[in-house]
This record gives sequence, structure tokens and C-alpha cells, in this order.
Amino acid sequence: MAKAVGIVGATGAVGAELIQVLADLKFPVGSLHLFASERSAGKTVTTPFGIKTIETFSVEAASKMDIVLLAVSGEFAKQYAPLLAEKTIVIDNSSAFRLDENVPLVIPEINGEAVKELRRNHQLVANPNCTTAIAAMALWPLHKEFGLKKVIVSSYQATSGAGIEGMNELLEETGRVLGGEEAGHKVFAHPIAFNVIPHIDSFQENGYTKEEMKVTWETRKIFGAPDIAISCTAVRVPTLRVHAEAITIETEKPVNPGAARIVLKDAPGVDLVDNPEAKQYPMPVNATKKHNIEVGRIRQSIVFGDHGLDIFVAGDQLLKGAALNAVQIAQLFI
Ligand code: 2RA
Repeated sequence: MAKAVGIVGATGAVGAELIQVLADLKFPVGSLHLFASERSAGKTVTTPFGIKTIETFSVEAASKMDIVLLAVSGEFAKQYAPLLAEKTIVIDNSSAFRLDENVPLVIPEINGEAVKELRRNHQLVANPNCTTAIAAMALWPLHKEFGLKKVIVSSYQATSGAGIEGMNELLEETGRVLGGEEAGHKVFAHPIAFNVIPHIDSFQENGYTKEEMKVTWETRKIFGAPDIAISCTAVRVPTLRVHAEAITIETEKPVNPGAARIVLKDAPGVDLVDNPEAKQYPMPVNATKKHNIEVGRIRQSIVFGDHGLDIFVAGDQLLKGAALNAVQIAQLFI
């Protein structure tokens, strides 16, 4: 049955991708309502579902939808998601409820059945952090087969993680530097053009950033595996889209690259791109706008021997790391 779908935060980078993904996945959209702040209200947007006028968000209007996709700040979600979730299905892309024990944190290929636990007056589902989602897609098939004991992630995160403003900052700074001017910076803590910045989100008491801790906390919750030791170093790099991640794992059972390739080749949502001789490995330029995440550079770990691997993944932060996963969650309800 066709659904009334609302997107709140429709003018942002994730909002725009949500509209496109609804069309790409042939989601049964009966009507599409785009909500944003008063500042954007009245503007028109051309979408695969026709020309739409941005509406000012209100709980009353959004509650009339069958499904509401939130692409808003954590603060906004904290205030409004619970109210909406009493009336309709809400899929929240922010971090506000990801660790709430009453809210399922879902990657459909991994724990889609978690949405069955929803109560009628609490229909809120959280969408994971992008860095978590992209790593989890490659790690889950390996966890099922070999059992993960330890995971060490180093990320190479695109400027799209900070939205359209982040991408624009990279382009503008690059232009300024090439023109012989100072890079300057507004969105990131330092210039991002011709630089890498090992600082995403706020620093925590343990010295890790919140972005890094999200990988630890969220992966454990999604996998239902609180004992896996997971650490991350999250780094912003001067790319536009796609988060890449170098990941080292230690496993319970013996593992080798051939066995891992067999498991990953058939994993849903994963493309094995692992042919170094032909110079084929996961890269942002190839994973951009692609639904599946790429995994490759699979090696026996020098550190963990026959119980460990090194791998490299790349996934579109705006898609599997945000909009695609959210729409796939919505599909679980139809
Ligand atoms: C980032 N993970 O890349 C964030 C976006 N959710 O900044």
C-alpha cells in the first residue's frame, strides 16, 4: 500500500539523498512531504516525485505521515522524535536515541528483526552513525563466521560527513589555496584542503572523540555483542563523499584471506573489490553514489597471525552511512 512519507530536514545533504533513494528503491510513496525550518519554507524542489514545496515543520503536520524520516540535529530529534513516534513510524538519522535501550539501532542486513520489538506508541528506530554502518557491513559477515574478538579501525572520512557546508568548505579552500590565498576555515577545526584532521566531533574524557566512541558503542549494540573490544581513530580527509576505513580484526576462530573472501563475496550489501594485481581495491572515487560498500586489501594480519586480518572498506557516507540505510529500515515496515 502506498505510504505518506515525510522528510524532516529535507534541504540538507542527507535530506536530498533520502528523496533520491526513495525513488531508486521504488519505495511505495503515495505522497511526499518535505519539511524544514521556516527559513526554507515555500521554496520548491524538483524531485522524482514531482515539484514539491518545502513545508514548515510542525508535529501536527508530520504526525499525519505514515513514515517520517528525520535528517535533523540530535537536539531537534530529542525534542520532537518521541512526540512523533507516539503517532507514526519515525526513523532518526541523528545520534540522539542510538544508545537508548528502548530504541532499536538498525542495519537491516544485520539486525532488521529488531524493529519487531517496537510498541505501537513508541515507533522510533535509530539509524547508525555513518562510520559505524560502513564498517559494520564488512565486519558482520566476518563476525558470524569467525567471531570477532578485537577490532581496530582507522577512518578516512569525507567532508560530506559535515553536510553540504563541509563539502563546500573543501571546494572553496582548495580554490583559495590554488589561487595563492590562505585556505581559511569555518566548518572544520583546521583547513581541510591539502590536510588531514584527526578530530571529528568532541573529545571525550578518555581522549577518544565522540565519533570514535560511536563506532565502539554502536557496533556492539547492533551486533548484540557487548564484549567485542573496538577502538577507532577518526580522521577527516579532503574527499567529497565516501568514508574509507582501514580495519584490523582479531578473531575467535582461525581465519585466512581466502576464507574471508568467500564469506564477503556473498554478503548482502557488500562488493568484494580485492584484486591488487589489477590495481583493484576500495576507493572513494569508485564507491561514490554506490549502494553497496566495497571491501578489499584483505591480508593475513602480521600482528594477530592466523586469528587476524587487515581489510580496507569504502562506503558512501550519504547512502549506506545515512539515507540508504534509513530507507531500507522504512522498507521493513511495508
Ligand atoms: C561525520 N560521522 O563524518 C559524521 C557524520 N555523521 O562527520
